[in-house]
Amino acid sequence: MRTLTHGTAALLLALAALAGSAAPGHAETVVVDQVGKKFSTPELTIRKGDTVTFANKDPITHNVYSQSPGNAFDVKTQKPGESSDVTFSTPGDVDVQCAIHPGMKLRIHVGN
Ligand SMILES: [Cu+2]
Repeated sequence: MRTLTHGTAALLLALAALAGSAAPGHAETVVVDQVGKKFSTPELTIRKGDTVTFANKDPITHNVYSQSPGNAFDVKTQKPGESSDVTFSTPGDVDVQCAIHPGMKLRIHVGN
């Protein structure tokens, strides 16, 4: 009887923890700045469904895009101070570049 009660409580706790971590709608947003013609990080790991905000903190125009299969996008021209959200839905590596500055590179690892 006593053992059963303890076991039930532990099971309920485990289920509650599972529900919290596995529930949909817990997507996160990560901000990546563009400063000095560079991304603020060369590499980033996120989960599918997460959003990356590309913020242009430079006094010049950028154009962030990717041609990686499943996660291709083009935020088009970003003037200084502008930012754009991109949601990544397909697991895999995404190579992000700037169409204006070929030296700008960022690799995003999209996990499950
Ligand atoms: Cu650029």
